[in-house]
Amino acid sequence: MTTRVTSEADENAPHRCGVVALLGCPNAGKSTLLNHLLGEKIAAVTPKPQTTRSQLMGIVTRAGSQILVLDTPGLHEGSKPLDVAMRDAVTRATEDCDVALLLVDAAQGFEPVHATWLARLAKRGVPVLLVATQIDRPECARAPWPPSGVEGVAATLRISARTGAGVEALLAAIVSRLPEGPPHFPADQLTDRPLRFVAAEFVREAAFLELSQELPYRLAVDLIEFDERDPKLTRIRANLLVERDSQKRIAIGSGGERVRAIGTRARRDIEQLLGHQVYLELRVKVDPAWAKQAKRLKSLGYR
Ligand SMILES: Nc1nc2c(ncn2[C@@H]2O[C@H](COP(=O)(O)OP(=O)(O)OP(=O)(O)O)[C@@H](O)[C@H]2O)c(=O)[nH]1
Ligand SMILES: [Mg+2]
Repeated sequence: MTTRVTSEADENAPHRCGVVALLGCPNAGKSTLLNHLLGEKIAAVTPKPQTTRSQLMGIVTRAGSQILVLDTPGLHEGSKPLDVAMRDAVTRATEDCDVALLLVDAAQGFEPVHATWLARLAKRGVPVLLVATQIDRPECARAPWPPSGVEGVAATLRISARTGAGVEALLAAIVSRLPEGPPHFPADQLTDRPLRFVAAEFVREAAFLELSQELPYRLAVDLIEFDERDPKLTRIRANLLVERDSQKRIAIGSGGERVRAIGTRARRDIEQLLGHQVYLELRVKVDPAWAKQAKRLKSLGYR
């Protein structure tokens, strides 16, 4: 079906709507690009690899198009249940998408893992846009692009999600490859996930940023309560799950300073998203099995 919307850009063009998967190695800048496209933060972003653990759809509505952008976990190996769940999320995104963006940190270059996913997508007939990210960084700007010897991509582009350079050209390249069709979601909807999921992600992001080195990979956030009955104050209770007592001590910090810092940072982000005050009660709990059981991963939103 073709629908038409009034658009200053091109009012005779058919409306387009479809799914775009963001794929790439950890830290390529997928979640940062999603937030930039939305003009609003819904995805957790940190300098630590493997920040994103599950699929998250951002709904980018513009005059004449609606792009359903799937953020995915970084492409990585690993055989633990969480690794498998993360890879499944990537696979599902590639099965559901009309267009795929393969995001590459040009300073690191085009790697075998990119070639593998490119071949998989080509087999399914999905157009792939090969996108160099973070070109505001001098080492990325200097790196040769496009990489030589790469075949089967629909287009190559260069962007910075931090400065916005190249993003309009990227949007045009995406939209022209989407199927014609009406919007699937209301124009003001940001994501298909409930706000409580996004809130839990912001708590995890805050923990990633406040805790050093290994600990972030050992923790998860279990949202116990998300009470929106008062339109001016959302009450949230969440548990920060770690696997061992020693990790719990680190996450709490001396006199509770670490967990308080995590809570303060997360609360600010959640308040920004909701547009009103938030009361956040955060506790650190030991749950040795959170990353080991499929059922538990599902209850935490990772499957
Ligand atoms: N300078 C610069 N930094 C960026 C840009 N995009 C992302 N970053 C930084 O790169 C780091 C990783 O960004 P993310 O968006 O979390 O990367 P990701 O691909 O989602 O990573 P995973 O979720 O771990 O797979 C963060 O510190 C970002 O601030 C960019 O365009 N320019
Ligand atoms: Mg991410």
